[in-house]
Amino acid sequence: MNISKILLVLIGICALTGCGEEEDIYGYKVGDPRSPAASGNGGGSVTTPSGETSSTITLSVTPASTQFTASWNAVTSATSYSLYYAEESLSALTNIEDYASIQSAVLVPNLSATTLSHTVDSLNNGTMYYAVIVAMSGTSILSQSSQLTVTPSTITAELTNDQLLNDTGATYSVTTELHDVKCLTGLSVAQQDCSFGRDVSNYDPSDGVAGFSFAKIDADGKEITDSTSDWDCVKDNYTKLMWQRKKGGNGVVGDEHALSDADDGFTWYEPSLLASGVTSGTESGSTPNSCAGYSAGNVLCNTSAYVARVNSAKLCSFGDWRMPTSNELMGIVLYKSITPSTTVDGIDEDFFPFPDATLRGEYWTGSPYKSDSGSEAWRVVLRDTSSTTKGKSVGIVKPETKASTLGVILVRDASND
Ligand SMILES: [Ca+2]
Ligand SMILES: [Ca+2]
Ligand SMILES: [Ca+2]
Repeated sequence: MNISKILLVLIGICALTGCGEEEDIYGYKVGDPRSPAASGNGGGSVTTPSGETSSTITLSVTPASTQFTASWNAVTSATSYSLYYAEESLSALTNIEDYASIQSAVLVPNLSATTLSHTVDSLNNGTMYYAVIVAMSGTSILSQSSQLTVTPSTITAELTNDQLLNDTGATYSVTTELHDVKCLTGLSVAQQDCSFGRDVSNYDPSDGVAGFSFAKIDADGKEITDSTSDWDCVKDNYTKLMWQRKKGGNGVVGDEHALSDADDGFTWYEPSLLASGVTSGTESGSTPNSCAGYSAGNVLCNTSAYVARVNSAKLCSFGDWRMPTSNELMGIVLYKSITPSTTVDGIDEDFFPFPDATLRGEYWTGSPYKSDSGSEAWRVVLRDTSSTTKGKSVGIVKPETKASTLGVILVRDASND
């Protein structure tokens, strides 16, 4: 999944909710297996496995600048497909073939029986279009989809980036009343996060939740089976990034698993920034004894010193560990459902276990925040223990003063291993 698609996900959610608050991302319930093929019944997504046909047709629409792309599943015995779209709703028509009674309506007839997608262009950005796809056998209608809406936008076209990013893990849709329905109902469900992305196209709960695909790595850098109870690193099979696994987590800093104690915290510090005139951060915070190896007078518990120490120790046999970018760290966030409990973890705990006692829920990225003073960097919330927010902060990225003591999960590029 690239950044453009991530933005499409967010745009789809924004269309439904107004996108005004962080708690508008909902989704998946861990342990609730869901077949992607089950999500197409509500007039929403295309989920029919490749090569199979169905007696009913479902439409999916994806916006871009001045255009949208419609795609649909193959229908048994269909000889062609007809796409109808208009600036007004087509739902009042008793017979879709009477589309001409609606002034703005357009018919795109005789679409290939095998291509199963079509891009409509020369549209107006910011205008909402209504679309229906119909499967034909000769001149007879075999199946007609539910109507979807789509709004072309310049935002979707301006984004280009080849960096691979994971899907969100959100496999549930939202309605105006509910936020955990099984990707079947809800306003414009085909435009919701649950209807597309790796969580649909590469759904496999055996190697990480939904579309996530992880592998455990031992101290020697070797891949080990998922059933192994002890591991030191995690490889993301899709993004080809390798992540440090934080271990232990008993609420006491520096007493478990050497440099991987989940309780350890660090201030944000990068001395190389001095050369560019940006504040390098805080070498030693107000609680400098927040990590393994601390003794009075040393300055070990900052991000720069930590990266150097982990590389010197050759974690998982590698010496090229670094701080993650904000996009990379957000890429392993699991945007699952929000519950009324006071502790919500936003990460796949089969690979990144989060013990209840750990002191850390917020993690630094290596990305400085461009503020006037340069005194902040980006951080991501992977655990929300607040009884006030009840999990709604999970997955958000916000600037934080570099003097704060937060957790760190290091990363490295494993694409050439
Ligand atoms: Ca998705
Ligand atoms: Ca998976
Ligand atoms: Ca500890």
